[in-house]
Amino acid sequence: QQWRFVTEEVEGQVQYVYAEEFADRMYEKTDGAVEIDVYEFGGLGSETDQVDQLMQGTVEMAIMSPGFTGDMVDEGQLFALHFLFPDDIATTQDILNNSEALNTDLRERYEEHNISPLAFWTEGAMQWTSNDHPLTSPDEFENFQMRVQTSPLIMESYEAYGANPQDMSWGELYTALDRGTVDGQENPIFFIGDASFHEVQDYLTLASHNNYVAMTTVNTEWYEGLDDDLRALVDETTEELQDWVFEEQDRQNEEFLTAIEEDTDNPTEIVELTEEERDVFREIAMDVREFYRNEVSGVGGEILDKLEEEIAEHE
Ligand code: 6CS
Repeated sequence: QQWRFVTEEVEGQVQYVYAEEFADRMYEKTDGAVEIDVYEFGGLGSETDQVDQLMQGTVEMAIMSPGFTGDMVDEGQLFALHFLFPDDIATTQDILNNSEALNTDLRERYEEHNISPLAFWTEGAMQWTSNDHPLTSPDEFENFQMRVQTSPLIMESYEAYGANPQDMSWGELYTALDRGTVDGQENPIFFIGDASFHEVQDYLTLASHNNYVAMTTVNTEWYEGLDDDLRALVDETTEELQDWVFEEQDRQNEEFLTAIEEDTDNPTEIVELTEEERDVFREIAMDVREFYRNEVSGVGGEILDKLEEEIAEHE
């Protein structure tokens, strides 16, 4: 069997190496009966095109960021909420692994669209980049053109700080930052460094205002049609890779922080927010949580309520 596995990242980046590792393990476990072709970002269109392809079954597997499904699965937008998960990344990953709100309830919402998220995993804490000034207070977001993924709730989160959010594919982002079409963006450090956004930005503000969560997804109909043994191997491999990808993102985020610090040709000033500075953002972000409950969630915030309880149990 030949399966197609599409990612939103390019060779070497976390999602891509994840898919390669997944393909290798499946090949070995099935003695070569399953061959998976891994597609890097760009070849099959934009991130939202890839969501369509998975839904249609033109690809069987995909790594997907919930930010690109915002117009489709309302509850998937809860990952846009700032300061929701604990600052400690390992604790956050533990919650992602065990949360019933995500692995059962949210999964069901995606399955209504023929997408099954088999696992949720972090690609690291998100940080901000900008020119002219770091982003240490909401004042500095005033009229700031912030590039975001295509999720109404991500937009709402930045509008709450006073910014003008603009959605676009990351494939256009380097040029947009270079030309000043947008002023800044958010991403984990490995991605900022690997995509060279720091070359066209002056400041890296370590805000850790959110976690970048990715999902290992499959086309539901296809997955349910697999032989039981094969489906069990897919599940087993997904499970095995949770620890593997945690180590991988950790390694890449550290490696690229050093690379950005040492890139003297493209100097970047790194500013870490104090807890007091983060609290100012946190307070505004709490109102966005209410907005999500009242205006966005199709199930009255039930999934968020349950997730918040699960998070509280870990703290
Ligand atoms: O900013 C983005 O849209 C991209 N960031 C990451 C970490 N992965 C893929 C995604 O499309």
